[in-house]
Amino acid sequence: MFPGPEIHAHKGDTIWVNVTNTGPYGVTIHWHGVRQIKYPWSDGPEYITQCPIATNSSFLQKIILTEEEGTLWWHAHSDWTRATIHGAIIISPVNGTSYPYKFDEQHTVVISEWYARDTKDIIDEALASGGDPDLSVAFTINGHPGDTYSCSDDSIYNLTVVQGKTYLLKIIHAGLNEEMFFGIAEHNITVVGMDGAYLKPLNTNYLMITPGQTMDVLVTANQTSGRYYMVFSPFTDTNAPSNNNVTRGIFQYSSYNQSETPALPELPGSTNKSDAGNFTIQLRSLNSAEHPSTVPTSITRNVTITVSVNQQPCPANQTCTGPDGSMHSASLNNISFSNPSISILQAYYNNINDTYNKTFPDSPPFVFDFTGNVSAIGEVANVSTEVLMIDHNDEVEIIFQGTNLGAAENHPMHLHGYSFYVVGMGDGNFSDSYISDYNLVDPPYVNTVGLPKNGWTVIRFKADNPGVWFMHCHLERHASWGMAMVLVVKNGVNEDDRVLPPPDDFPTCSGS
Ligand SMILES: [Cu+2]
Repeated sequence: MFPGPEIHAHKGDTIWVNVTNTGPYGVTIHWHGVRQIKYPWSDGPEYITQCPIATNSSFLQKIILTEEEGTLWWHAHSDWTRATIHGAIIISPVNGTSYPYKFDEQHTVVISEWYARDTKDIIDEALASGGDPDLSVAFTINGHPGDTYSCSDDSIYNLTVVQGKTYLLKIIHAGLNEEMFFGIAEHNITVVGMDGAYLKPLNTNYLMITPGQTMDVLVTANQTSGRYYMVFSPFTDTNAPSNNNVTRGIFQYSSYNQSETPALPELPGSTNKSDAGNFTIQLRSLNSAEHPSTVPTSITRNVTITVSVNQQPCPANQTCTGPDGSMHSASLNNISFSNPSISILQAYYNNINDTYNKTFPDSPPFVFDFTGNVSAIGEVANVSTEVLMIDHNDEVEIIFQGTNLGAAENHPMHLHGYSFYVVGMGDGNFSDSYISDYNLVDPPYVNTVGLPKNGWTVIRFKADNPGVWFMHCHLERHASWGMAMVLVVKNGVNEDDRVLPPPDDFPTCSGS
């Protein structure tokens, strides 16, 4: 199935999924946005928490829902296999409670990218040559490329609606490498949730969504009976190669003549950074009595992380196809993450040495005008497997600082094991003078945030979930180039605050 099967659950449920790999190479599955309290064993990123599930073997994964409510998703987390292995997780309120909004029907809308070749071959070849990976050849809505491609006209997503009804669209961005604008012709949309948490209703005529994010939006069929295109159009504020096609489906009133040409929405242009930012900065958590915000205000751990696209020199006796004959690379605090040979969780839990270093720096190793003219700054990063150690229950603030190295662009930063509050965001270099402008009342509570091109973003969370948690750019090519790191949140002193034991069938790394 493409997209894969939906999982439906209620808040607080525990879900068991028996994952059997019938594909030709190893794979892992991640439950994106599920906190998995004290249980990183099922989190999924390969070589971080587990090794791949081998062909023709199974792993019974336990997905522990706690506070999550709304839309999340699951996807493969090995190489680029998530391109085609993904699906929705729909989490309803527990019985006896209700949604903080009204709707008549809900529909899942998965935006994805389709590649012409096996995505494992694409990224393996790109990493070997140092060059750019193939671009996708189409974007799809619920598996349909739509009528902007030379495919069958039948292959378009149609949502048939009834005049006067309100529809809850659960939008999931499962694409690999492009952020997206979305809108429906002549209809306003109201964003009411994101990443498994509620938002204050935000009325808009477009949204911007990054890979890794989910958004719950309401749309009411309150216009003249007709056919209206719903369009996803890429946001690409970079000079890196990008797929600039659009994909569209049809929002059509049930009573209408289906031969009419639908109307098109007006969406921001593909390089419109200000429209992307203007949407994102309006997001606010609901912060109601039933769904209060609990923003950490007594920070005990401050971390600043630069987010960069880099180059590595071409190895001797090799030809590389990256910029000026080099190899593409990417880094956090100038460290380009390198996968270990056994999982970091396995090594951490069993006290196995020499798998990773505990020396990820709390601040950039050297300071420059990060978002200015960087032509005199070397672009080489250190390739290493570094983790950031965090004490249990620390109140953590991370300042992400984009840099102008390589091809600057928006980076959707994603953290496993946590959602976090986005308390500040802006252009240019971060400055302490921005602290007084933080939103500590109702900032959005999300698992993925778009760090603006040549800008900064500040997030906060309480480190109440011990374990080994991956943090990375959700643009897959950047993650593959090393724009990633690992947080190890230590156990607390109480028996209740420790990582639980592993399951019996955990895919360890020896022999896989
Ligand atoms: Cu990125």
